[in-house]
Amino acid sequence: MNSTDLVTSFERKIDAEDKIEPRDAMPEKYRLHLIRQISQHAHSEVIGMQPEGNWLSRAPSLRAKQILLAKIQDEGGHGLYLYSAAETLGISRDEMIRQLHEGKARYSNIFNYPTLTWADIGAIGWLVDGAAIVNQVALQRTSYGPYARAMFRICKEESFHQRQGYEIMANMMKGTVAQREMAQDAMNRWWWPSLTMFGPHDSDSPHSGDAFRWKIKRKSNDELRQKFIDKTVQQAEVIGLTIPDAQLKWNEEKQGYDHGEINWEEFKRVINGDGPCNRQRIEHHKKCHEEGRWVREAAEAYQRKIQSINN
Ligand code: FAQ
Repeated sequence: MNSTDLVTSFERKIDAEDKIEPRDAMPEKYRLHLIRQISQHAHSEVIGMQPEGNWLSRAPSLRAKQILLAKIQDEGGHGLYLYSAAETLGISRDEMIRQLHEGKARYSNIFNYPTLTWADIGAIGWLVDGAAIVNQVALQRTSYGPYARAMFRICKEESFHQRQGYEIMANMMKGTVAQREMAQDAMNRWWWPSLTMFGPHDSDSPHSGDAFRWKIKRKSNDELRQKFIDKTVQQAEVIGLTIPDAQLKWNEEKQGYDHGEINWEEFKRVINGDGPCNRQRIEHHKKCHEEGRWVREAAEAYQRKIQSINN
């Protein structure tokens, strides 16, 4: 296929809302765009296990511990589907991990904040998974088949995560004054970082142009952020939490909430490596990756043995 035919067949599929599959012709920039986004997404799921793992040994009941353990394992599974989806684009898992360790690949800014109390586990489930679902439901319609299909399963699991987080917050709000204060404090610290998970404003989002043209993104960063705010404000009201934004106000005309200014300086600092926990997160990942080397080597040795028996 010459390059003009390649572009025509790709664009015809995109226009027809057909999925692009791994063996289909695709422009190199589309492939690289997806590797960047899907690998960043996979790294986020895996690094995102750390702030929650911090509370496994201190969960307040056996039930809470079982639920948290299951949720963290789900996040690891999401990372694996996503690494596999990215591998179909011709990059190896080793290369993606190398890029993460060398600071060449990003992961979601949100996981560079510390989990100081048990209420933070509630806030992560409710707000962080809640924001992730809003973003990922839109990605179920993304144009790359393996990525879109991964999103279906991931979204089902994320909605359980969102509900377990909301349950923690709701229970704490029914508790003692100290518990209610703890829940509000977690809300105060996680609200603004959750809003930045959707990325910069549309006007400052360099990748959105290509992402929309190729139907990788189906809703813009600002549209998704607005959707998340509108649904979360109501949920906060039901359990008696206050959103820490004095400018938050219902706008009848747009049928959504207006909100205060997001701190984009902080966002930039955090995504460029200078958040409260960036170094700790990457060091921990490197350490665990090294400690798991023997498992990878054993799996490879086993595979070689099976192949030699079969040959
Ligand atoms: N954090 O031009 P745009 C989860 C970067 S999963 C860090 O708007 P794009 C589940 C961006 O990479 C959470 N960096 O970029 C869970 C770019 O830099 P680059 C992860 C960010 O790609 C819960 C630059 O800013 N979800 O939470 C962020 O069109 C609990 C310009 O930005 C996904 O990854 C950010 N938040 O839009 C797990 C969803 N935002 O690459 C465990 C898939 C932007 O040029 C526990 N990804 N940047 O150096 C997406 O939908 C998109 O990639 C966006 C960004 C919307 C994140």
